[in-house]
Amino acid sequence: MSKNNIHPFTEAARVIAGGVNSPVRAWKSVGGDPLFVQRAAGSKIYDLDGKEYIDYVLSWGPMILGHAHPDVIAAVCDAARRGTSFGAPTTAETEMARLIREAIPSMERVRMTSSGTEAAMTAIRLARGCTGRNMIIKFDGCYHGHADSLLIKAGSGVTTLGIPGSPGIPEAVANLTLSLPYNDVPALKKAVELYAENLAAVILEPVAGNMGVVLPEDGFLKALREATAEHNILLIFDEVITGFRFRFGGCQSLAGIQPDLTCLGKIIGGGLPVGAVGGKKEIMERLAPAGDVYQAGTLSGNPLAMSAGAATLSILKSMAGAYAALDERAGRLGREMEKLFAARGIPICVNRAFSMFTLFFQEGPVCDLTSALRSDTDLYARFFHGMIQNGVWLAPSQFEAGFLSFAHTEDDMARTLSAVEKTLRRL
Ligand code: KE4
Repeated sequence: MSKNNIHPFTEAARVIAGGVNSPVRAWKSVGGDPLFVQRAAGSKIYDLDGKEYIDYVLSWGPMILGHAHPDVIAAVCDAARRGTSFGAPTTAETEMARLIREAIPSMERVRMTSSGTEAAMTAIRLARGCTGRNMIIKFDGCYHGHADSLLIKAGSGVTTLGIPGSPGIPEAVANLTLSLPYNDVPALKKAVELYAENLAAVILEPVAGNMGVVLPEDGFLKALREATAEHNILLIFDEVITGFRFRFGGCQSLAGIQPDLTCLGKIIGGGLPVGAVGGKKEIMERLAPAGDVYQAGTLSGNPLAMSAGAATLSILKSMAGAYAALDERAGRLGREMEKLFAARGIPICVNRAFSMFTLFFQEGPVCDLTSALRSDTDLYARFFHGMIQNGVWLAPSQFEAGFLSFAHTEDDMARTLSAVEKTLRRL
């Protein structure tokens, strides 16, 4: 794989900070030099030597149709021939916003961005602008992109104010964010009681993917909605991962909860840079130019991203009934994996929400970040590398989600289970 015997990662590190353009790609938590990708198609991804892997990362979620779907590629090529960016409105953006609103009615107005980070950052600024309050609540283990207010770790006590999750974030900013344990309703109620009049918003992943997959326990989302509504605190669902992942729409309709704002990303861009924030008309119309809350982006609503996204959403809409089969297949894969681990006496806790899943290397249950962190990350790392050897590409971190696509076949599943069996034999 190495050109003139120098690993591409070594070459990359000579010109790219850390050798990658996003940290998780460096495989730091599983060790070893990351594989570089040459191309991908359907459920497969190929390294620089042309070795094929069954891909369960799917670019961290966007590629639900599988890589290089011909209709998506055709839409992007067609759009590109007409120009790649204009800095002026296009009807493609209107079409995208209409598709989103039709699928997620709570998003009465939409604003496109170029990343999920921008969408979440905009949602927080909107909430603060609309309420005139500065504090926000997030949950440990949930990730909403790398805006200062959201890269915050929990304070020492459950309701002590946040601490910077990274150097470069001022204490003053961190102190405006409270990070609570996911699924902890008493902590939520106590925090709202303590800080209600200063709270602009509560933001969360309605099904968490960024500590590994962690599902909301019965009553958690409902308690969130009730507590926020009671104190005029905006509820923000970060559906960057879950939007269009479980069904043609948001996780919110399955949960029967209507947030005030929703963030989207990933799938709605079909693999091109995208994000979106949307919600109640009276909130969204506070955004410039209609309102006074500023937000902007040179490439927001970029015609190529809109073409890839609209093609993806149109295909998903046409096959909305197929989500059930995808869910069934993911369930079967999870159960078969559990059997293989049990046969080897290796503890595993499979958390799954439809076609997103995490194999936690522990007995479980895993219901929040504290319990997720009990996983045996060394064993996960060895399993990860064994699976790579056996042609299966899983998330290079115990604390990420894996994804199934509509392109994964029964043969892929059989080959995956065979790879698990072979890997466990040598674990
Ligand atoms: P982006 O800025 O990466 O487009 O979106 C940030 C974001 C926001 N909200 C949720 C729920 C997210 O999962 C993400 C980004 N997800 C990570 C993987 N878990 C992206 C991968 C990476 O950082 O390279």
